[in-house]
Amino acid sequence: MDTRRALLAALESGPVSGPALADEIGVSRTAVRRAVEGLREEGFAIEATDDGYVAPGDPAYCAAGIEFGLDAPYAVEYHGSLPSTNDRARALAADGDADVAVVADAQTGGRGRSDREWVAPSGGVWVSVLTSPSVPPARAPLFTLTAAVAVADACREVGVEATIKWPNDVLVERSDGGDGDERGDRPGFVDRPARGGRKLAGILTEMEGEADRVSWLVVGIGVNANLDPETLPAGATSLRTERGEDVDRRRFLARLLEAYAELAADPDAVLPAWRERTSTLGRRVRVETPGGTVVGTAVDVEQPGTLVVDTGEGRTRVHAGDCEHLRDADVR
Ligand code: BT5
Repeated sequence: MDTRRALLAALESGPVSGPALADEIGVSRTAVRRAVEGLREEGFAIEATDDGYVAPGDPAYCAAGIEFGLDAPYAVEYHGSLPSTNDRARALAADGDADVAVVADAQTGGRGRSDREWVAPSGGVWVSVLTSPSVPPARAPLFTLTAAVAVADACREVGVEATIKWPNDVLVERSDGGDGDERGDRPGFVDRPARGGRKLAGILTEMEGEADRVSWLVVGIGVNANLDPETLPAGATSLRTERGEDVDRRRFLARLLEAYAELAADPDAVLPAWRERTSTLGRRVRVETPGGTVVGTAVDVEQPGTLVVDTGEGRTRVHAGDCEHLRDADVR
């Protein structure tokens, strides 16, 4: 373990004496002092007291702040602004890195699926988790569903009743059954109505693989956290809007990463957990797929994340596509 990580770990259980830590991990006292300075520069405001170094009571949203107390196997890389955390994670993958969570306060070139724009101003939770799981590439879609479950749970823990829309959206359902677009059209943004709910979060999974094994997998997660609707596309919502107050992004992201890591390690648990949290199953849906439009009732989800739609003429299995929840009046 490097000095920075050893220091962060030691700070979890109370004050740390610099010389004692230096002896314990076998580095110089200067190395410990440098690690303290480095963490402070990152924004993790370590205090020096008579008992030794003490962690800040309310750590900032920064790499060390997120890593502090994190029970998930990722190093955190934090940026104030990036074009896209997915692009940064892909660059790390090309260098052979893995098990990194790339976080940015803002993204200037955030991406959705099919090169759509993802609006990502300062105040959201924008993160890409880079791993190298020992699974065949065909299993990759399951990680999107895994992330959706983790996002829904993290949102519910802060009091927002989020549900999952197949495959990659996390929504807040509207009680009045409206389509979430009453704030009017916004040129450039409104390419898909958020019918059946307001979009709180989206997931973009990218990977590279050989025939039998994924080389790298990047799961990009965007959650509209402390943002106002005016800064988001029509049909979107945020944790701030739903709760009426801000979330602690540091805690929220830590819970999200922990939930994701835990479920990713237990693939058999993903589909049952997903079924419990989705608003797609049992609904009339229209799915735009590469092979055409499928309309019917969504009846199940199967490995590795395939949606089963009952079209009235049989069951169709959809592997990828854009899904819209329909109201009965929409079904033609
Ligand atoms: C997604 O695509 O929902 C995937 C979004 C993934 C974003 C994360 S943030 C961290 C990481 N780095 C990245 O660059 N990306 C990932 P899709 O299903 O294609 O939905 C895209 C559509 O959602 C857009 O065309 C807009 O209509 C809408 N949209 C854009 N920004 C939004 C926002 N902040 N909140 C809600 N909806 C949004």
